[in-house]
Amino acid sequence: MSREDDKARMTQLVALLNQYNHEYHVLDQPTVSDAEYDRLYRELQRLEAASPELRRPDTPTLRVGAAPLPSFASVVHAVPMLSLNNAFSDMEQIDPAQRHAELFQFDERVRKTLGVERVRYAAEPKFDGLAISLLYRNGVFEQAATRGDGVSGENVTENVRTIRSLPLRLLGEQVPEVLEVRGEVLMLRDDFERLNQQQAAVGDKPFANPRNAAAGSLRQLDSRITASRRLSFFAYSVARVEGMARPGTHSAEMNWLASFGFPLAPADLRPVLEGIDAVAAFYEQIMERRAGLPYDIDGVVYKVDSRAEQDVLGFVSRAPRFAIAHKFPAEEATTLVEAIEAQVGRTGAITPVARLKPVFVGGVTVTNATLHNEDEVVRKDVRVGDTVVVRRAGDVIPEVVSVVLEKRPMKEVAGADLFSAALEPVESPWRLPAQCPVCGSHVVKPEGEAIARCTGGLFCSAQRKQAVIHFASRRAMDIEGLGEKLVDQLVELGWVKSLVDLYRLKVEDLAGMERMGDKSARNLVDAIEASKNTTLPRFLFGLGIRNVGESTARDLARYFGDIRALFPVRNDGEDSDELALARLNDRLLAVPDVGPIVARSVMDFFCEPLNVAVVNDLIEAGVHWPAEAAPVVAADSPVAGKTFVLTGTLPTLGRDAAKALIEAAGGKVSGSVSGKTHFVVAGAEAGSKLEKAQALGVTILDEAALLALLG
Ligand code: JCF
Repeated sequence: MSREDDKARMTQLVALLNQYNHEYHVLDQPTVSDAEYDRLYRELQRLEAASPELRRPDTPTLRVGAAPLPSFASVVHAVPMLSLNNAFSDMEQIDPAQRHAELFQFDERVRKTLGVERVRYAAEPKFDGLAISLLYRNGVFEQAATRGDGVSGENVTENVRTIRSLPLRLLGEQVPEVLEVRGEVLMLRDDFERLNQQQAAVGDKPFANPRNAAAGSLRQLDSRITASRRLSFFAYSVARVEGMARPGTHSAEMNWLASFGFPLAPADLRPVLEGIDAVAAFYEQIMERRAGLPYDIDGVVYKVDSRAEQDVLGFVSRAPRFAIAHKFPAEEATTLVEAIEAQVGRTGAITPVARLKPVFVGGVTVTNATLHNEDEVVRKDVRVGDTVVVRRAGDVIPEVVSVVLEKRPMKEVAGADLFSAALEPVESPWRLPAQCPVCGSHVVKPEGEAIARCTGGLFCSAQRKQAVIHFASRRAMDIEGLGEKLVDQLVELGWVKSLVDLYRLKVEDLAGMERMGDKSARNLVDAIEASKNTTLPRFLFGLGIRNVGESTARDLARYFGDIRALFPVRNDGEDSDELALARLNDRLLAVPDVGPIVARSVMDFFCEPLNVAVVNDLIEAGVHWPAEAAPVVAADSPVAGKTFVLTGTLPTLGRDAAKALIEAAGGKVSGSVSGKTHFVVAGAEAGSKLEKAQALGVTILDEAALLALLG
């Protein structure tokens, strides 16, 4: 190929790749596969390597970054980069005109100057990133500069070139000779999370928020680092146009920028609104949507849409009179950790909570913030006395984001001399308590799980209300008239500390409670008394053991027959606790649909002596049930714990009957054949399950063989 051919091909490849890049990163609508993109990209790389002098300035191969700079050069802005005046809202006010008083004042000034009744405003999100000015000459990206002091900023061209959604050449046939576009560089929340995970993986300090991450990435002298950081850009204004007519409104100008390939906020986030009431309503709508957006925003910007009207309004000192930034309450603030406590939730989940010096954040005063779980506390290394960044986004529970390590209280290491004086933190790292802070029961944290739990169950007052409500519910002990409100009162009065206290309530006591007459008190006591006559499945379900629903409770009752068989006890004091537990575990796993997780939950519950005591107290108080029909002694059966799969039609046994027989003998029936299947019972017209069983070498039984096996 000739040099001319190469040059033409390079031009073509650059145009194609830039178009595909725009489709992928801006429109989110790729038209070619990644493989096709890569193939063209490599072809371009080869041609450029062979003829570096033909390399085009808008080539996408420059997006990977360039050699490090000694420092950033300074750039004087042809049009100064101004700031916006702010309007704040007082969300405690109900009346919108009062709530958004500063916004209404802005509108009033605008209307007065223009001499109009109502103004058209273009609204848009106020991105929480870094302002940047981009210069395009004859359609080619030439320079990017930070805002700096507004008059001059830093030349960050090579860093900004790495931003994938940025056009390196303007799309379309007709482009201005000079175009200066302003917008915001930011990092999407997902990209921020990923970056922080990477930072953690290599032992680097995480960034506090996406804005800091974007700033840190943009200010790299080595643009190859910036290229690895996934920044985004959104355009929000036009600063300068030469050699082409400009649209007459801000909104049209934004669409004009989109046609050149610039990424903008989605259209529904930048409507044109008629009058200030519509603007105020939009603000509240965006505030609701804020937490769900892919990037952080710190408010909404409104601009008078007409450029002619903008010119009439002009500027005051360093801000336009035709635009205003309507700020959201800040989502982050710093404050002091006064204590770290383990809070016990209604399900026993233990959550570390930071008690804070009160701080105003996200529009309210916050005194507590969640630390989620033990791993999070360890990862963030939050200690008492630390200064922390607290975040409250939308209606989400406030959380501790990070520690300001520079402000951690330190003391001198004991014994260090004058010359080797070393400092260490005053407080040691936080530890999950081994005992529940509410009831003193053991805290367990299953391997691989993040959430620690109190095993106190019924005994733990944090879990008591929930436990009593569940115990009394229709499908458990079915105590009519014992609803949530009443349980709340009984627990708060201290009358019900344990489930067994229900059976000690007296009519006289109850009759004295709020909204409770003699008659309803008597009815309640009768209902409680009647509940003593129950069934083992209802009772087991009513205990509220984690992961034990109604059907598992039924299976446990049928397989174990006696609730005491679920207590892990040693035989004759000869074997160990471990052996007793292992035996119980085996028997639990023999129950249909009981897997390791349910088995673990059941054992955790009955290993807690306080829970066993509650069960014994209830039986003592008179709770009873009919003996279960012939409990299955699963461990003694030859098919105990074995898994069966039924397929095809058996000569005499129906499907349900066969299943019942197998389960009665301690086997399990599963729907699909796998390496864990012990037997396949095949009847007429058995299909693919039989084939699979043969392929896996699983023992195949007919009806007669099954009956023989079951004895
Ligand atoms: O974040 C924005 N949407 C935004 C910020 C839009 C603007 O027109 C801005 C801005 C910051 C300063 N204009 C100025 C002068």
